[in-house]
Amino acid sequence: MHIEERVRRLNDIEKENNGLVIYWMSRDQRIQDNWSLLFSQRLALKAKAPLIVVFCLDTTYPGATFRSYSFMLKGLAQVEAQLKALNIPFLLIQGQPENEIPEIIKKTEAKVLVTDFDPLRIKAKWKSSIAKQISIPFYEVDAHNIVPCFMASPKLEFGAYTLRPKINKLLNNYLHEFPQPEHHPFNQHSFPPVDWQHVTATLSCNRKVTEIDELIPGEEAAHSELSTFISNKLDQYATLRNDPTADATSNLSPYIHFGQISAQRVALEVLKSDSDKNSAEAFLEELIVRRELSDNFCYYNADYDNFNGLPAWAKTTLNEHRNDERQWIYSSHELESAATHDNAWNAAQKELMIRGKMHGYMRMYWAKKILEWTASPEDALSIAIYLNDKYALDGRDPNGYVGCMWAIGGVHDRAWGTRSIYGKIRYMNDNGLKRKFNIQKYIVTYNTLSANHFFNQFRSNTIKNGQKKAPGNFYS
Ligand code: FAD
Ligand code: FO1
Repeated sequence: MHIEERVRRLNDIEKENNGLVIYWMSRDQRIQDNWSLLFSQRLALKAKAPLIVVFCLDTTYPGATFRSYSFMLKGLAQVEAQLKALNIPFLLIQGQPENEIPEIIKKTEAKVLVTDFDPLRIKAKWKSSIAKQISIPFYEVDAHNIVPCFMASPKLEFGAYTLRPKINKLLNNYLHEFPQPEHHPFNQHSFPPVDWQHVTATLSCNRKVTEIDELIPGEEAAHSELSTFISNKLDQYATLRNDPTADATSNLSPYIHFGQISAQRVALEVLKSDSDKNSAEAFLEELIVRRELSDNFCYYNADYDNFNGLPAWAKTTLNEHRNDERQWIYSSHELESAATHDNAWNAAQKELMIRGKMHGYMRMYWAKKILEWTASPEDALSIAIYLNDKYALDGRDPNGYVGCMWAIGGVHDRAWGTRSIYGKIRYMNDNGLKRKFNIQKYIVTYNTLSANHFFNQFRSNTIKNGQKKAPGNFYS
């Protein structure tokens, strides 16, 4: 397989490259195992030209809070340091990419622009606006998927069962080792190092959703999390992955979301290990087929995060049941405050807020109950996505939109037996949780963690600089 098979042109400008290449990094924020960086460097080396990596920081990115910006910026600081060692300058610019990227091309007289593939609509909007403004070749590289999204399938897939054979047919062409990026021999630019402290301190985002101390950001930590997973947990994955009290999954989703580790690297290391075969298979199904299915859905369905994007059968059944009587209706604020009658659900919401993640099994239950306890499927989808994007480190991701659309709206699923409110959407109840694992242990864990968390927050808010302050509202 040639690297070109991961690349597409975003305009039809065919100029010979004889100068500076800009890699506008966005979804794939890493140095190792990054096809976009490798392709950019190849173009620059061929033209005996310099290469610059640019990241455009949009402080109004939808759904993003201090928690996610801080995780991302700490990872990007490591990117800057690693690029320096490769003699490749890094530039952090702030603003809207539509304005900033054409501007930096003009200033530096760049001759080629390369960026990461991404199926989300904000990225399509940025890219199409930039493509209209520039007169140099513009490429996108799918550095996130193993089989590039646009090669895996030319259309919206019905489910894992239709995408799986397509991926499997192509996997051997794409699932191979990466070359290393080289020390770059051409460099005419010298930018001042980024003042990361200043950038972080002046971010104008929601700062009430605070950092997660237990998860170390960046490429190095991502690789260490992967090693821990393969050595200590992978063998049990097939049997324990649906037990939220077992810590049996990889915890890699925040790293994969921010591109701090490549899914292809994860797959290669899992295949190299001598782990239990069933477990490795089950894990690769999630990492490859399910994850790439999410990209397929968002790329080929403009309504990937709302009611209009649901399959016809699901819209029909949800419409037939939209006026069914609800025993409980909670506001977005009540749900956010984990103030429902259901202790298991409240514990899941606390896990999300305090740990910046929720176990995958609880995510299904959590989203389905939002359908049951809100006035309409539209409300359910928008509240679930709002909470997931606001608090989850791995939120704002195709997997998150598809996870909510699957649980609430039957995407990639089939019709089940009819019941009130859900219609034919697959149902879950707390007896199912009790059968699968020790739900009481889960509830106690997050009640305790939540009590400690709020105590610590209260303490740090009330005794700041020796003065008493009113405690802040975590949820606003
Ligand atoms: P592991 O079990 O170790 O899996 C490894 C990797 O495979 C994950 O990191 C992820 O990239 C991928 N993966 C695992 N499960 C799925 C799945 N069901 N669909 C697609 N890819 C998967 N995932 C996110 O990455 N971001 C989200 O915002 C998100 N929101 C979700 C919301 C709901 C309502 C639901 C039902 C699921 C959501 N998921 C989301 C999918 C899944 O729950 C998480 O990917 C998983 O829990 C992450 O934990 P892990 O890395 O330990 O997973
Ligand atoms: N991408 C950018 O190019 N610039 C940003 O400022 C930016 C902020 C951001 C904040 C939170 C978050 O979860 C993602 C963010 N992203 C940003 C996008 C990210 O790179 C991912 O590509 C997509 O969210 C997933 O496809």
